Amino acid sequence: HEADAYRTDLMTITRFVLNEQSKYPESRGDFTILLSNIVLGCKFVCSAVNKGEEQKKLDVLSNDVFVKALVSSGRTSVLVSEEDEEATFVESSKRGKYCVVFDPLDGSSNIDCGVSIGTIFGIYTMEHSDEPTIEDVLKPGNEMVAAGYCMYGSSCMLVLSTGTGVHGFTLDPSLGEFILTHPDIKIPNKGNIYSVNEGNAQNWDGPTTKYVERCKYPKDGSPAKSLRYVGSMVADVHRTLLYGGIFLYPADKKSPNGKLRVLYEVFPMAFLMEQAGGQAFTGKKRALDLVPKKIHERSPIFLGSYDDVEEIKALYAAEENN
Ligand code: P6P
Repeated sequence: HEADAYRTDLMTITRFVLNEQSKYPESRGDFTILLSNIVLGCKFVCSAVNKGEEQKKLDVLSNDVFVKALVSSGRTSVLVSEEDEEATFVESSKRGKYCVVFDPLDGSSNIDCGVSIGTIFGIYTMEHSDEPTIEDVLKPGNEMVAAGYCMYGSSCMLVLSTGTGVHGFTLDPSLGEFILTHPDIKIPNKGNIYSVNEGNAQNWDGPTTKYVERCKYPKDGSPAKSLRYVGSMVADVHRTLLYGGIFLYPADKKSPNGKLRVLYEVFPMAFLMEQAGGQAFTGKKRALDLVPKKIHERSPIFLGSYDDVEEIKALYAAEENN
């Protein structure tokens, strides 16, 4: 009966989060309602991607679904989407205590060739009950209360942290439920994979160039690292989280702040990496300590296994000192 018991103990994402939230006696279920609307958006995008919708339509569709689901949840006040130039301020009758920053379909240029893509999101709480302003989302990542991504690949997997570790849920299409399949994910302390777009190598700065050189031609006799680069952040970060190693999108001469967006790419992935025992660095500081000035601001990012990121931090520190 053990196997049967396992199969009938359906730990859905909603049930899991309710358990987590029950640790906070004052919680009134708002976060659970917010999350269930994010989950609804992910289920919609998963089915649309699997229907083979073409990229342009999918980009707009997925953004619409997430904005509508979040506004109608009645638990949000400010939304920032990669797809919208300006932030969305929820009308007063529908306002709630959370602010959500998200990329509804990250890596969407990969859709038409069937490469995995994803939704990335981060959640802040509003600390006041006045009119919401843009300041409510221009906060450091260290003030995020939750973050996650949903990867639309061979299976649909939602990876989430509410500040007590990282947990992976796989969509069971027959139930339409995300079921806990990867409890308490921890990233290996060190990995043998590096993940970067080598096509930008001629524009990299010294420390990045030195680090990648070491990955390819190790001085200490250790084996060279493998290069794995999908070009879809959710896929590259998910592999890094599960297998270990380092993902980097460095600054380069053409783009001194790199390419990835602080609020809805760098912060959520940095949050997850730290919760899984890894770390995330910008080349100058801990990624979660960045304070964004603009909602679509970019930052260089080095994230993954703790020891691997330590190496790149040492190279940047050495450059600072000389
Ligand atoms: P590049 C996809 O367009 C994206 O925003 C991320 O998902 C991905 O990590 C990065 O850009 C890839 O950028 O310059 O290597 O094609």
